[in-house]
Amino acid sequence: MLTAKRIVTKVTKFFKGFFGGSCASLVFSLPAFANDLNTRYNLREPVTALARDLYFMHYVLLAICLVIFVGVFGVMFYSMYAHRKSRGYKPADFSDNHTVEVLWTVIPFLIVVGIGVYATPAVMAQKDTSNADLTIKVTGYQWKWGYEYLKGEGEGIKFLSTLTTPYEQRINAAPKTNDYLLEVDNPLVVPVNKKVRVVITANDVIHAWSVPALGVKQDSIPGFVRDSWFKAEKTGSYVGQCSELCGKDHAFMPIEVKVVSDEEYSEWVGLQLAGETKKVSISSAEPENADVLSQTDVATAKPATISMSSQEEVK
Ligand SMILES: [Cu+2]
Repeated sequence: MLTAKRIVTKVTKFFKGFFGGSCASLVFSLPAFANDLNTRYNLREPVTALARDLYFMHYVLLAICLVIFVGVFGVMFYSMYAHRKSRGYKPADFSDNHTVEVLWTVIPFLIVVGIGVYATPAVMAQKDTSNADLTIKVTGYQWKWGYEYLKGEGEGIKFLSTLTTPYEQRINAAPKTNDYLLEVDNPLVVPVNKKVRVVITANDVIHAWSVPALGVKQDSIPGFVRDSWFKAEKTGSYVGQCSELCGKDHAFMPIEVKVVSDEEYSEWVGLQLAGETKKVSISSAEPENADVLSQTDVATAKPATISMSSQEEVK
């Protein structure tokens, strides 16, 4: 017979397996457990007004889905259970029912239209890139990002941003760090509380520039220019990934946006323009990417024929 203690142990074990170690928190502290679940499974904390809207919309839509799910499966399972054959029920023999068919067409249609109407203002707001303090061009390459400051403080700065996670971590030859596959050599640096317009394009195939905490997600398409914007309200480092399958190293071209105070930004711009931090200047990049980085203009630079990561794989 199972004692209470054994049941608790079994349940604990189950939760431990399920939540990867969060169960201790569940037993000892519910808020800590909720927080752990939140950081582990929820969306990243939004730091722009637009991202907050998208976040809230996500919950509203999730609630609608949940109500539909519970409603549909509730009726289905109740019918199967309450009208089962062993209770002597016989299946009905009608072949169609116009009322039901009209209802199950019209109701979902109204739900979808309602969601569309509800989401439209946010989608429109995402496209309102007017009156930006800073304009930055983002170019997707196989498999890195190019940034070029087109307008505003820092105009003229351009550099490439590549993954810095060591190859050993990817093949499990070294322990993985916290920002595994999300760390780059040159993050995009922007000032806090400033409207930043990003004009997004690509040089080879379709990529997508996506930073969830900033509420930006936009395909970067060769030959086209698309734009989006963000106005970060909090300093910090916000990460994202290429979100359009773009080839072999699609998973290895992360995005890092560093939001800094006005003073720090001015200082950074000063250093960049003076050419002091050679690391972020295109002409002085790592030899692995020499064929891309020797180009003086990131906009016209051709992508490397072999990326850093693929060279590492060859070794
Ligand atoms: Cu990509």
